[in-house]
Amino acid sequence: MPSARPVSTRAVLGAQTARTISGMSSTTASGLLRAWAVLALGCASCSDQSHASAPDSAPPGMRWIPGAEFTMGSAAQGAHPNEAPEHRVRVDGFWMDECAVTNAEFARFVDATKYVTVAEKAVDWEQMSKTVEPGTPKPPDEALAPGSLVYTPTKETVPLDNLSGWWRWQLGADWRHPEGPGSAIVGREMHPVVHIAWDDAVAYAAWAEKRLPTEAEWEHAARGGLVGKRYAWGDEFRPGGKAMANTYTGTFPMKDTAEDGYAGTAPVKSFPPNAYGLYDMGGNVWNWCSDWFRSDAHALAAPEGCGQNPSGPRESWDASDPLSPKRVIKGGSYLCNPSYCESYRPSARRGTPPDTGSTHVGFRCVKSR
Ligand SMILES: [Ca+2]
Repeated sequence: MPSARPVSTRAVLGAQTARTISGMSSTTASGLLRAWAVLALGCASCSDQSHASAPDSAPPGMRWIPGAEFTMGSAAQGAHPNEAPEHRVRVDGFWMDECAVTNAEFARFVDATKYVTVAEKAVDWEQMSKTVEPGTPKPPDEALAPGSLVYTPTKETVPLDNLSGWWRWQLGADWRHPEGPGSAIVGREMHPVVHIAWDDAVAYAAWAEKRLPTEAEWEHAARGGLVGKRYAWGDEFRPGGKAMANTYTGTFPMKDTAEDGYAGTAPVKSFPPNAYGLYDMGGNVWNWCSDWFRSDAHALAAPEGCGQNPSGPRESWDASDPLSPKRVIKGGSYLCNPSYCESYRPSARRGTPPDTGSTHVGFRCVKSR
């Protein structure tokens, strides 16, 4: 299985303008230099405190996720190295949106606040230039106009180590225009909103008087109380032949056969919920989390003992792209396929630059008791 590389505006812009915005080089030196950035972990061992019961009344569209100690990460066959090692974590109970935030919900937020998303603004090259190789030339101004990353099927099989083969920097693509000018969300009101940058998700959460989940909260919720299972619903990908998540069927990234009913995003609640009543905790769209992403986060966390409500590293570091800080995304998407990444597993994780939205990243919120 090839390494699932981070999708970022800078990487695709660079490739498409034949520039040297690589941002994709690997280095271990940076990791050593930044090793002082230990995780913001709490207690060294989890307590036996009893789990608080669910509050009486649920906020609309939210499910109570009971506090628990669980095993975070995975060393199972097929897991990415950044998911290992497994380690014990405890999180307190919290409310979680049962679905990803939909276009209809995001529209209500924008109507109320006149919020303008990152994709609707020109790329801030002065800011982006700090996260690419020194000396990287500035792309043409026209390429820095408002836009976002749009998945585009290839005409033939392509090497899976170059994501610019199927990601296109599309001017005018934003949450209202998922494929760019001429496209719309009419008829897709109940689909997850996409082209959402991390800052956009945080702004929505604040408006809704909620917050983004930590990675630990998200993974605990996705597991639905199951122990050591590969998927949010068990160990079998298609129990009884039934599709349990919106993933990529066919030959990635050339032809999605929509064997599970959908090529592209699906309306929320199209697939069965997990045991906590949460929908799409694997597949459909990735979900932003509040944590900074480190590819070695689990390796740093494990020796610290059981983490208590861990909120992640104090800063980001990605071995495959060390110059670009990233936030965690979880859950995989409709583009996940065993030939590329099985990221619809609860332990799967990836880092994405906070300024990078795309057609397969959305979010959901949580709320403390
Ligand atoms: Ca699908």
